[in-house]
Amino acid sequence: MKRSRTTLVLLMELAVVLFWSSAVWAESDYNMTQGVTEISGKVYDLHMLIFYICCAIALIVFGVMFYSIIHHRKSKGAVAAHFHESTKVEIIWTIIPILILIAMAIPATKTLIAMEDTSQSDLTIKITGSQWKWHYSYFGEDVEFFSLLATSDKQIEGIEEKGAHYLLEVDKPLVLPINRKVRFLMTSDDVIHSWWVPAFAVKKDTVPGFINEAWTKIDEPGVYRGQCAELCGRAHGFMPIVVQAMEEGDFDAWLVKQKEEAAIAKQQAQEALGSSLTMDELYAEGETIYNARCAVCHQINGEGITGAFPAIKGSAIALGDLSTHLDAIVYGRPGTAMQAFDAQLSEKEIAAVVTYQRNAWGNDTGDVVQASDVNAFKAQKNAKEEQ
Ligand code: HEC
Ligand SMILES: [Cu+2]
Repeated sequence: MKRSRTTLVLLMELAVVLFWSSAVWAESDYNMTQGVTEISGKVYDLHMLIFYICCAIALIVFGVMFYSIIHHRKSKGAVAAHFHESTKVEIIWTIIPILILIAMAIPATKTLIAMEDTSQSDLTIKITGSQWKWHYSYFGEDVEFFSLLATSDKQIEGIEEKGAHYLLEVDKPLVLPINRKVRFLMTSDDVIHSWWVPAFAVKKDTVPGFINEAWTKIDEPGVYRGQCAELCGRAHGFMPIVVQAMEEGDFDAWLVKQKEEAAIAKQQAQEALGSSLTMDELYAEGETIYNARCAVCHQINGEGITGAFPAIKGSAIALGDLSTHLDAIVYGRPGTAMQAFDAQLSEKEIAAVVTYQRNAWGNDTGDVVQASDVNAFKAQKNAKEEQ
C-alpha cells in the first residue's frame, strides 16, 4: 500500500516537472511557435497559460480520482458512503469553474482585441487568394504580383528528391519591412482560402466578396513560411506563402526596384507586340507557363480531370477556332474555376501558352500564335463590346 502511494506521488511530480519547464516547450517541435511579432508572443503566452491551467485541473481531478480508487478499494474493506444532494458542493463546483473561465477570458479577450486593431498602419497590402496562388498588391505603391508554388512537379511526383522547403517555396515571396505596422486586406477571387503564417500568428480566411483585415509588425528580418490553411479543395496545399522580412531601408530600396522592373516589363511587353517568335521559342515558353499555371487543373499530360477540368488534349477548343480558344484564356469562364488570365499573363505569355496547347500532346494544328495576334483579338473584342 505504502509503495503504490509513493509511486503515485513520484508520477505526479514527474508530470509537474515536465509540464512546468517551459524551456522544454519553447524548444520543442511539438509546441506552437513563439513567432517573431509581439502578437505571436502574446498568443504563445496565452496558449501556455491555458495549457498550464488545463494541466493543473487534470492533475487535481485525476489525482483525487486515482487516489480514491486506490485508497478506497473494496479489497481494503472500504464501504461506500450513501448521500444525496449537497447544496454546498454544487455551489463550489459551479463557482470554481466560473472563476477559472474568467481568469482565462480576460487575457484572451485582451489579445484578441489587440489582434483586431488594424489602426495606424504604415503600409497596407491587399492579399487575394485565387486558385491556386496568392496575389499581393501594395496599396498606393503601384506594386503588385502573383506568388506561385515553386516546387517542381518532379519532386511532387517523387521522381526527384524533395527539397528542404518542399511545398513551402514560391517563385516570388511577399516582401515586408520589419518594425512597421503592416495592415492586410484579404479577399478572394474564387473560393474561400486562408492566409496563414504561424510566425506572425496571422491566420485569416479570404472570402470572395468580403474583405477581412489583419495586421503584423515583424521584429526580426528573415524568411517566414506559411500556407493556405483551407481544407476543402484539392490544391490549397499547393499555394504556400513565403514572406521575406527586410530591414526598413532595404525594403524601401526593394520597392523602388520593383517599380523600375514593372516599367521595364511593360516596355518589353510593348516591344513583344512588334516581334515574332518561332514555333520552338513559343512552344518552350508555353510549356513552362502551362506546367506552372495551368497543369494543376488541366494536368501535365493535358488530359484534365474528368468531371472537373476539361482535357486540352484533343479538345474541340484547342483544335478549333483560335478566337474561342483565346477567349477562354484571356477572359476566363465566369462562374467556373477557369479564371481570366488577362491580368496575370502578358500578351506574349498568352501567345506562348496558346501555341503550346495547340501543338502539344498530339494537338498538331501547326498554329503559331504571336503576341500581336493576342493583342488584335483583345482589340476586336473591345470594339465589339463598345458597339
Ligand atoms: C483552377 C483551375 C484551372 C486553371 C489553373 C486553369 N484552368 Fe482552364 N479551365 C478550367 C475549367 C474548370 C474549365 C472549364 C470551364 C467551363 O466550364 O467552361 C477550363 C477551360 C479551359 C479552356 C477551354 C477548354 C474547353 O474545352 O472548354 C481552355 C482553353 C483553358 N481552360 C486553358 C487554360 C490555360 C491556358 C490555363 C493556364 C494559363 C488554364 N486553363 C488554367 C480550370 C482551370
Ligand atoms: Cu487556398
